[in-house]
Amino acid sequence: MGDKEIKFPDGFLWGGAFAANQVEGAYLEGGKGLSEVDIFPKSDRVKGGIFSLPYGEIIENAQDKDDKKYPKRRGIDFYHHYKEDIALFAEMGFKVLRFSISWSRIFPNGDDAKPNKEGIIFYHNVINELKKYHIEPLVTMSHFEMPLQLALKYNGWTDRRVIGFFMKYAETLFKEFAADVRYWITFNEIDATIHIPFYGAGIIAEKTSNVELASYQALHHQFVASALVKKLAHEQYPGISIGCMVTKNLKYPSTCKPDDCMQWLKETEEDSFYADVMAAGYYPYSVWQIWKNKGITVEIEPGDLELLKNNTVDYVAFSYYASLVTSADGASKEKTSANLLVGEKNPYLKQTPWGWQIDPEGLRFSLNQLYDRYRKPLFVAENGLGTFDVFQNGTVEDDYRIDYIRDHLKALKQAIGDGVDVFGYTYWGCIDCISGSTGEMSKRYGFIYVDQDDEGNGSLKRYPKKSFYWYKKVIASNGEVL
Ligand code: BGP
Repeated sequence: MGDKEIKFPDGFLWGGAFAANQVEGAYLEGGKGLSEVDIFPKSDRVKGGIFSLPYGEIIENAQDKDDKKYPKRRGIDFYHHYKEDIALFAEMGFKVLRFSISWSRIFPNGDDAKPNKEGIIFYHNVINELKKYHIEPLVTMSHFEMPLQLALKYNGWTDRRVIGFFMKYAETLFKEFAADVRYWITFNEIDATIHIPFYGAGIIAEKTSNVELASYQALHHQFVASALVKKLAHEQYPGISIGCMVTKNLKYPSTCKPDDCMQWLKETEEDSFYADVMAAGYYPYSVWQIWKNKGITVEIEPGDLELLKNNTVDYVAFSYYASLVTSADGASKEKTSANLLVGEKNPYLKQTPWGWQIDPEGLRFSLNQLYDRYRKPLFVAENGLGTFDVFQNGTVEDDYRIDYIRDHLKALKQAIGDGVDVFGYTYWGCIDCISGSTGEMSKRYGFIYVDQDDEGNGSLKRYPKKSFYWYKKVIASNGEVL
């Protein structure tokens, strides 16, 4: 099909995405408790992201009151700017805003007897503001912000009791917000639990004798919790849709040498494992084999596998930023990073200053791969360009960002032409926010510039960039004007 004949479906959900811990700030206001990421100091592009700390430092940082040192404590102060920010999203014509609710704003310690009313009121305010502009809220329940106390007291998701705390949180969210929120995601990039266990599941390395086993155990508990949320929604809130959310770690084999292709297949199977459990309802053979080879025994209670099988998600959401290359003898090859993973460089692709390789065609590839595997509606929950911006004359001339998004949207359109069912696209970091991995402010994604530097200095004033007006036209034309 020629590009011109392909159309984005009517009602396609255009919008943007961010997470509470990267935007809200006000980390102890309104009764909020400390979340696990509130204790991370800033890192930088050269040193790379910080995803865990030694136990002693976790405790020390938790007691430190210096909020400038820990960027996720300040975010971009969305907590006090939400009206202004949502008005700007409305001006762009957003149909959807994907945001997360901070677990520690609702249950400050995670295991509290009662939810924190002030936290609930804050999210009602945000949702009401979105409704005012007919913007659909899409809520992630857990986006790397487990209450720190759950990590300290229970070693995070390694403890099965955490499922109960999460269910109490989920029940509270449904009771309060299900009437206004149709689309939900249980866990952001659930694969993070294996790649970055503290960040993804609150696992403190010193508190376990085998981090890998602990990570698989924690992940199993998260899968069970997610299936229980799906069951609850299905039984009591029939109008709502529950999605999983995975990092789409796209890889290509470095050559057509069978060894390289075998390595690629192996890694692709491993990367597919998370959505296999949540969308197809089974643990794939590759994972049972990994456990067998490594002598890992995950405690799976009677009924768990059946629960997973009978409560698969309604849609598959994923993040896609970059692709990597893999080969059988990869050790000597030049490496670069792509979101949560490190892999080989691709000589055909350019990369961002943070080393993430820009591969729009890979989005089409990923959409086809995921749709072929799960046959469930897909949602592009994150995609975006994080780079340096130059702020001049009250704006940023970010043509490079426009090019990045245009190329990815063209690829998305082609996937629609291939027959893939995809119902929305939320551009990541639609307003500049704190980088998830490094805590920097200078890794900017937004359509809206926020006056704040890496140290937390600045007026926090918001300014539309050139891409703001471009994306507005894209949405108004339902993707015809790219
Ligand atoms: C994803 C996370 C987001 C966000 C994004 C960009 O993995 O879900 O929270 O941070 O990556 O990453 P960064 O902010 O490190 O550039």
